[in-house]
Amino acid sequence: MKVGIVMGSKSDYPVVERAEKILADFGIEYETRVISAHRTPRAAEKFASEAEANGIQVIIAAAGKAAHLGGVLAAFTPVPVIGLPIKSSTLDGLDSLLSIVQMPKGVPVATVAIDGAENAGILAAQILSVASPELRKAIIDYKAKMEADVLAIDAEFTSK
Ligand code: RP5
Repeated sequence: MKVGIVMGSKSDYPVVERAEKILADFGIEYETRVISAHRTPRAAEKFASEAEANGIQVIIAAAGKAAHLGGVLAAFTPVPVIGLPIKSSTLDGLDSLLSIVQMPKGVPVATVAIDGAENAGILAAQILSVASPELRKAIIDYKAKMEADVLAIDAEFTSK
């Protein structure tokens, strides 16, 4: 099981590394690349075209501004692509979000929130868990812990 994480610029990394951490916590292998749909389009085509043969089963594509990376990668691969909009411009990431989410029919990119790196990692894990009972159990445990943590916080307030 391997996730390919691609970011449009090294400047996206402070957000992207939060997705890496989630994947690491779930014990999922990943590789991280800097590839731009605009600055290195030939590398984008090569990465996406070869992703499946290289054992990549899910791609996380992080980009800001006119964020075409996820869509371009999705155009060249049958591997599911999760778009991670980065808040990297004067438009506060709304430009990235709309660039990623508004794909034409036939080429979907699953889109998480602006700077929603954790959810990109969790969604990648959930996609992979379809074929891994062990990972599915880890996700169920993750959700149970999240629920317990919030209930504990609520209890702090109700006991005041
Ligand atoms: C996008 O442009 C990148 O994904 C990044 O979010 C944004 C700015 O890139 P840099 O100018 O910082 O390299 O392509």
